[in-house]
Amino acid sequence: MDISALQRARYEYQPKLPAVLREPIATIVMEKGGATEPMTDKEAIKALFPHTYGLPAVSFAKGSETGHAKRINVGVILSGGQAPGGHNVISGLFDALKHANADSKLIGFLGGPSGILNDQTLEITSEIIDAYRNTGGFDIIGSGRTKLETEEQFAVCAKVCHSRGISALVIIGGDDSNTNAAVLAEYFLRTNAGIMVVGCPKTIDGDLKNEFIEISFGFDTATKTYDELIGNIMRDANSSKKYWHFIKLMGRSASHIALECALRTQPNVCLISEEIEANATSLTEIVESITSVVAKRAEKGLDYGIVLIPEGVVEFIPEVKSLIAELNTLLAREASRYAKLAKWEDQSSFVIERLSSANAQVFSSLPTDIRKQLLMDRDPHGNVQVSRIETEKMLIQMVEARLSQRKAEGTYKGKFSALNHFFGYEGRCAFPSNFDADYCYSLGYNAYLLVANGCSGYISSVTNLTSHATEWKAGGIPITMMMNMEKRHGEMKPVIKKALVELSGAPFRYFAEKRDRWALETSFVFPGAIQYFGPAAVCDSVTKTLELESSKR
Ligand code: FBP
Repeated sequence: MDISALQRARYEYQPKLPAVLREPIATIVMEKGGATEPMTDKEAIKALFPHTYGLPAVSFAKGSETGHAKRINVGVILSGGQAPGGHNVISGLFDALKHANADSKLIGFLGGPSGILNDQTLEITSEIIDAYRNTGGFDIIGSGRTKLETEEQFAVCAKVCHSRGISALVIIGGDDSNTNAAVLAEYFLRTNAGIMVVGCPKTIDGDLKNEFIEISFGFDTATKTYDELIGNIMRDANSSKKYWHFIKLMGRSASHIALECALRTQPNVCLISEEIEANATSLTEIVESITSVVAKRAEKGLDYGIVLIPEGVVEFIPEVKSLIAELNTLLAREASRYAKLAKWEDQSSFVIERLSSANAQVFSSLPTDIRKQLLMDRDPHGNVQVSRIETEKMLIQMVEARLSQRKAEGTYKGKFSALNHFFGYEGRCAFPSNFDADYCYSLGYNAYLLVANGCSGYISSVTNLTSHATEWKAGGIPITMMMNMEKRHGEMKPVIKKALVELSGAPFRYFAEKRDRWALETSFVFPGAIQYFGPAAVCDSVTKTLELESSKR
């Protein structure tokens, strides 16, 4: 197979491990902390997780020789959207497993969680793993969005694991997948299945974090990839001085990606969904605020600029959120009748006739393309697929319309020529940055130690991440302590709380302090491409979000 020079060079990269994980594996011992509990809904969660509730947080330390590890088979699953570093989680897990006992086996389930239900596997050998070390993507075994959540599915998982002699599963996923990992761990304990489950925190969205999970893997590389692209566009805008660029950035709900990119590149405008929701800012107000920045820059002769838009913003704008909620119910309820309508005009009037008058009015006020996108197929949970809604185009059209009005009123004399971009998939499979390569390898290595120490229902936790990797701390926390009860499909369910951007948090406050200056002046910063080889200050830096968050720890 032909490979790039960078891929070949990355094979040679030795990920940095926390000092404790560099010790001979048989000398690493587990230390238990105090009992844990979730912040809220303690009784409800305790009742649902009698075997995994209240377990202690654990950490690893150097001890004395613990003896030869027994031979085991571990299964691994990649779940959900791709995030740079997944291959390194598997490499770290593989290396630890083999260091402990060369006869142990790592079995990958193919295509995500459906791989275990369909019993599709690949035994990961050193030849296979060596071809994926320090590379992006999830293609070593593939990923998928099937959810493991019913007792019938759990029974199939147990059967497949038993038939393959698998006594532990490592599930690499986001908040939903780790929630399901905890439910599966509890099921295996309740049914004496003899199979452990350990989770690993993944998602470029950065919304799986708390005191013990400082960052989900992939966020670092994905944002640095977008930073490079935004910086390049900024320099282009600065050179030709003739375009406004409206750039939508991935992030299903939370605006962490947009905020991080804003902190790094200093655009003229960056919308933050959480702030829009907190202030109940309407679509008209959002358009007005962007229009006013465009007009003020035009007064200074600056007919160009950069606007960053988080992917999920439409679901945080009060009137659009209400419209989407009613559309979700309506399209689910009227699915068969709606499916018979082939023409857009018929689909549009079908929906308008059935919506409440307020929502029908909002729907009709939106550009046609956006109305069509709002009616597109739902995801498996019945939700709008926000990555397919072209909010960036919608905002351009609406700002353009508002600027024409202003022109007629004589309050705007500039030229507005806008281009739209969407950066999402571009960043999910990039070669992991040194940070993600090191972090992911450590998470995987650490996951094996959790397995070896019988920590079922735990998530791999590597912390102190703004220090040099050798000073990182390795351990695990019970997933139940990260849970709360939320309504899902009309029922109260235990779920890991999604971490949205905190408006009182250091990253947002830093942004809020600077944004007025960035709006009118041209303060662009050009971060350039991720560097893999060179001085640590260039190659091993962490995200601005992590840096600001950790300064208050
Ligand atoms: P995960 O939460 O599974 O990591 O995925 C996040 C994400 O990358 C979002 O940013 C985006 O909205 C979504 O996946 C896109 O999903 P898909 O890959 O199914 O198009």
